[in-house]
Amino acid sequence: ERKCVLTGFWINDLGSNMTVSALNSRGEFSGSYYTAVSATTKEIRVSSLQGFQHFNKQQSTFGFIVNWSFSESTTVFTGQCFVDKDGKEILKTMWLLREKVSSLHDDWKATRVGVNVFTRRRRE
Ligand code: B9F
Repeated sequence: ERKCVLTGFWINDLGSNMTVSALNSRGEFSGSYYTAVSATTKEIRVSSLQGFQHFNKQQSTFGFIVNWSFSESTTVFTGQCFVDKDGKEILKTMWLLREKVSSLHDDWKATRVGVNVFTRRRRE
């Protein structure tokens, strides 16, 4: 069975784009993330990401952090890379988005959770 390595260009179910660099020998990678959605009037800008993948195994798990360049918020993604029956690679992920809140009293509403599915895309 084919290995499923994160390196390359991906698009998710929201239309967000992600580019992932080559993994180093420790399974570390970096990349860039361009979200299609933001729930703010601020201009969306490309943001950087950093993560790890257990890349020596097939259908391996990974995690990465996106440090939003246009807001003081952070998203962590974790997921697994699969190869479906047609040989198509798919990343099934869950994410937590931490928003900056102005006080401890507002902490309860600071975290959002969701899922995203990524498919591989040719670089444009
Ligand atoms: O919208 C987020 C944000 C943070 C503070 C003001 C705006 C930043 C972008 C998050 C993008 C999320 C989705 N995109 C994607 O591909 S990360 C998980 C989803 N997957 C308004 C206040 C707090 C959040 C929104 Fe904000």
